Amino acid sequence: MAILDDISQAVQIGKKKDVVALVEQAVSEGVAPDEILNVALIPAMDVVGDKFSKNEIFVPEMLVAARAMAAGTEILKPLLAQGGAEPLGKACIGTVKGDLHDIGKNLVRMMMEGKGIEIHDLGVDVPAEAFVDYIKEHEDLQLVCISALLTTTMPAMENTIKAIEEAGVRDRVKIMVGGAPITQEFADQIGADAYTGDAGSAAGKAAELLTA
Ligand code: B1M
Repeated sequence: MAILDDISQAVQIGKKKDVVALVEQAVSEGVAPDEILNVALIPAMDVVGDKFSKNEIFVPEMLVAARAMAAGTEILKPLLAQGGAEPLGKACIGTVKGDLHDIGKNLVRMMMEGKGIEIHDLGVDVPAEAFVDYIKEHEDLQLVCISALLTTTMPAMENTIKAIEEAGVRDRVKIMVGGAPITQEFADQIGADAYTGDAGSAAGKAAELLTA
């Protein structure tokens, strides 16, 4: 679909205003929000990542693309998160210490909100202690979601789970992990309860864990 290609191109070159206008146009033309997300916005970031790997673009270009992507996602947010369901449970989410990537985390949060999960966002670069403190301060918290996008921050994910164990609160919560470099094998190795590869299935898995 031409408009999806246009959105993808606009994200890739970081044209935030164009992305906003094009996403609004696509929505008004009846293109499904998840199609805009999964066919245009997310794949555009993969193209950006590939170009970065090949030294064809650098951090500033990656950053403007990310901002354009975020602006497009913001328009879709009310459409993707219109669950209106009864609260299913309480969760928190954060990107691990040392890691500033938040687009995937924000999508996971949005999809979980759509499933009726009350989810508190701890942000990016979240130290293990902040996860621990949040669990301690919220006795009704049931689910902790941890995201990591860099191979260099994967150990911080493991350290976060260790810190939760050492604080004696591990049995109070389920832990879900995800992010581009994370695998089921890694999730098993660090003692997470669940891993999923994308935001939609993360929300489905979370709902499953909260209702089990
Ligand atoms: Co960064 N970056 N980046 N970056 N960046 C990657 C991740 C990289 C793969 C690019 C590349 O080299 N091809 C590479 C990592 C390589 C590696 O670790 N092996 C990389 C690098 C190297 C870096 C820097 C080190 C670059 C530098 O400074 N030299 C630096 C690190 C900064 C830091 O974090 N300390 C850096 C910085 C940045 C920006 C700040 C410029 C920007 C982020 C802006 C932001 O997030 N606000 C940025 C971007 C945009 C990217 C790419 C291009 C796109 C990431 C993204 O948003 N993807 C990325 C390349 C790529 O991913 N192809 C790249 C779209 C998003 C929807 O996908 O986050 O994977 P993702 O989320 C997915 C799933 O993973 C899953 O659901 C989402 C989709 O449905 N998911 C979960 C995510 N969390 C989940 C949690 C779950 C379940 C599923 O359960 C809890």
